[in-house]
Amino acid sequence: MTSAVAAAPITAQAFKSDYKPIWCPGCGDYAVLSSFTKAFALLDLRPENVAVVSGIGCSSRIPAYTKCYGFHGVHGRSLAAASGLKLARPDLTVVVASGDGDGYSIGGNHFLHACRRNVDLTYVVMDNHVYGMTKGQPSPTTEPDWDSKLSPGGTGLRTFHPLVIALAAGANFVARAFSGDTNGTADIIAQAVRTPGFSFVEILSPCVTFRPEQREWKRMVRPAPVTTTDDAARAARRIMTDDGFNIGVLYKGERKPYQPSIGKGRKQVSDLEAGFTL
Ligand SMILES: Cc1ncc(C[n+]2csc(CCOP(=O)(O)OP(=O)(O)O)c2C)c(N)n1
Ligand code: SF4
Repeated sequence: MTSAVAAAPITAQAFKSDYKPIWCPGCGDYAVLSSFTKAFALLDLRPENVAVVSGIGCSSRIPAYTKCYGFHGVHGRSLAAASGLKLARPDLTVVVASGDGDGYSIGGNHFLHACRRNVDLTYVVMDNHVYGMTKGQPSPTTEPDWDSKLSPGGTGLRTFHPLVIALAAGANFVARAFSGDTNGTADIIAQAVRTPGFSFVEILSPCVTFRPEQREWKRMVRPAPVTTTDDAARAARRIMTDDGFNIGVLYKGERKPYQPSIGKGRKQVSDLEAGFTL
């Protein structure tokens, strides 16, 4: 007699690598890593079915701390690598990790065009309003009056508005999360992965070393008082008039993801490799 034994559900732990993160004690990115692995377990994925792609920065260390395929690329270029990977391997779940310096400054152009192309990716930006890894320079999301040794009196520059820019450029899913809410953030990442097309999740993730005042974010965040909309103009108006601390899925659209045309001229990876044979 045979008895069917149900497989045990996969756990978040199964996605964690043996490398010990070297972030500063208290950095928000520890909790984001935990939300990544919880989201993968919620989605019932397997490490070999997921690729985590990043650029450079403290936040971009995440791939090494998971057991998934990882690509720790060059500064600001994670979306270019991830788009190519997803088009070549549509079977993989591709999640991209970035920071506000990596993703909105040097990587700003890639951000716009990734939204426009709508390749089926999930783009997670850990926003701490500072360049953490390079010791505290102002980033595109730094407040204009943030006074520091490197920007005495503040930069005086208006901040970049990533969520509204993502909407205007065509992202299909736009959400804001807070690292301290690991389960809520895992749920948002899971929703982002499930939504076809380019999904953008901005996670407020404090840099306790260069912006210790961000420890207060845990008292400032709140669930968004509105439900998700599929109207990009309405979402943009809401986001432009909130104070930046409303958490939740703020926009979910219906755009068809980009699919490369499959025709006679399409080459297989083996054909391309043959072209490089010496
Ligand atoms: C082409 C290039 N320019 C500059 C740098 C230096 N650099 C490394 S990380 C970084 C900023 C990272 O800031 P952010 O993306 O906000 O990440 P965080 O460290 O705060 O997580 C910079 C400017 C680099 N590695 N490569
Ligand atoms: S410098 Fe900031 S962002 Fe980098 S690990 Fe330390 S607390 Fe985290």
